[in-house]
Amino acid sequence: MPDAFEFANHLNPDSAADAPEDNDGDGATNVQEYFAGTHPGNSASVLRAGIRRVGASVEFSFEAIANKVYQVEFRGDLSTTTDWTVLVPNLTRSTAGLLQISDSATANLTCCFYRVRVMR
Ligand SMILES: [Ca+2]
Ligand SMILES: [Ca+2]
Repeated sequence: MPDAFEFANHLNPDSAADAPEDNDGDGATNVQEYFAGTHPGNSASVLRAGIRRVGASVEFSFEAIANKVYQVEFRGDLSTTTDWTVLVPNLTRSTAGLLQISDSATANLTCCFYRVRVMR
């Protein structure tokens, strides 16, 4: 993590030991919060996705940070032989707020896993 981020968030720029720590207990490590653009000292600030079925579609949503670029991916199982498939690339917002994706393509799968990746 850059020193400026560590100073601003009361972390130790002389130690890498705080990168895997979760100072605010939100389930995201300090380094994950750095890449996600969330606050490592505020448990309400975390990248967390929600999912629900709406009719024949699946609605996937998360709170986006302004100007971050996300990619939503899915797969039918978590076996190591199945790759993640890109559902929606290059998702971004100019202001922070909710991003929602409605997915009807995976509705015929008996099981589907989604993930959101922070691309930059
Ligand atoms: Ca955290
Ligand atoms: Ca946080």
